[in-house]
Parts: sequence; C-alpha cells; structure tokens
Amino acid sequence: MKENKKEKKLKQLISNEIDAQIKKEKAERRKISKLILLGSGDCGKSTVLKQMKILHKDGFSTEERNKFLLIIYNNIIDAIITLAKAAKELNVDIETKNHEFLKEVLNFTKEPEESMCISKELSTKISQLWQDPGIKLCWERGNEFNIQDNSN
Ligand SMILES: Nc1nc2c(ncn2[C@@H]2O[C@H](COP(=O)(O)OP(=O)(O)O)[C@@H](O)[C@H]2O)c(=O)[nH]1
Ligand SMILES: [Mg+2]
Repeated sequence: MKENKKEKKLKQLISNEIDAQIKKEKAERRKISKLILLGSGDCGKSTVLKQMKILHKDGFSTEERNKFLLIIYNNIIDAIITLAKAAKELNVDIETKNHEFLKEVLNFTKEPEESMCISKELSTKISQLWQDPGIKLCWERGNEFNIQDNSN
C-alpha cells in the first residue's frame, strides 16, 4: 500500500514535469513568426530564402556549400543527358569527334540518391560537347523538351 502511494506521487511528479515542458514549448513557439511563401514552380521562392540567409543571417556553412556543390554537379549531368537525348530524338547532327562521348552520356545511369562528382576529365568532355553546334541547337530548341532553364 505504501509502495503504491509512493508510485502515485512519482507519476504525478513526472506528469507535472511534462506539463511544465509543454507550457515552456508553447511559449517558445509563440515567439516564432511563420511566413508562407507562395508562388508557382521556379518563380524564385527558394532564391529569396537563400538571399535572406546570405544578407541577414550567417550565410552558408562549408557543409551547406558542399551539399549545393553536389546539386550543381547533378544538374550539370542531368542537363547534358537531357541535351544528348534531345539530339538523338530531334535527329540533330553532332560533330564526329563528339560521337563517342555522346554515346557515353546516353549510357549514364544515375540512381536517384546518387550524386556524381565531376572529375576534371569529365568536365573537359562536357565542355567540349556543350560547344558542339548540334548541342547548342538543341539548347535553342529547349522549349520542345524538358530542361531546366538555368542549365546554360
Ligand atoms: N532572373 C532572375 N532569376 C531568378 C530570380 N529569382 C530566382 N531566379 C532563378 O529562377 C530559377 C528558379 O528559382 P527558385 O528559387 O528555385 O524557384 P522556386 O521553385 O520558386 O523555389 C532559378 O534558376 C533561379 O536562379 C530573379 O529575381 N531574377
Ligand atoms: Mg524551391
């Protein structure tokens, strides 16, 4: 019986502790102002937030920068694959010297979570393919397929 009373008291103490914690968190939450940023896709919502962080907070850490670097690599690979596919589908002529790399690009496989690092060698090859008049023409015809408009 005595033990039961002790247990009850302990439970009450724990419950009070939890209530106090909830109250504290509620007060903290009241201090936070929430802002909803609306707009169609690609209208600049994320960019505005990034600019706020740069201008009014502490900017980006090395870790965050490295994450962006991987996103940039991914976007470059995505773009060159898209352009290579477009060249094939739109029957656009590509210079003979670029045929081998074009084939290579068409065979690139990317796992959704996998980020590809771009080596110096790969970057030189991508630059050379990007200079190809056929690839430039595909870029000009970008409205005929889906490519991010900041890819150039
Ligand atoms: N020219 C121009 N481009 C912008 C501006 N804000 C964003 N962008 C570009 O528009 C694209 C989409 O921006 P993003 O912030 O990702 O749009 P979200 O989809 O609304 O988050 C990116 O390529 C941005 O670099 C702007 O003020 N001027
Ligand atoms: Mg966004």
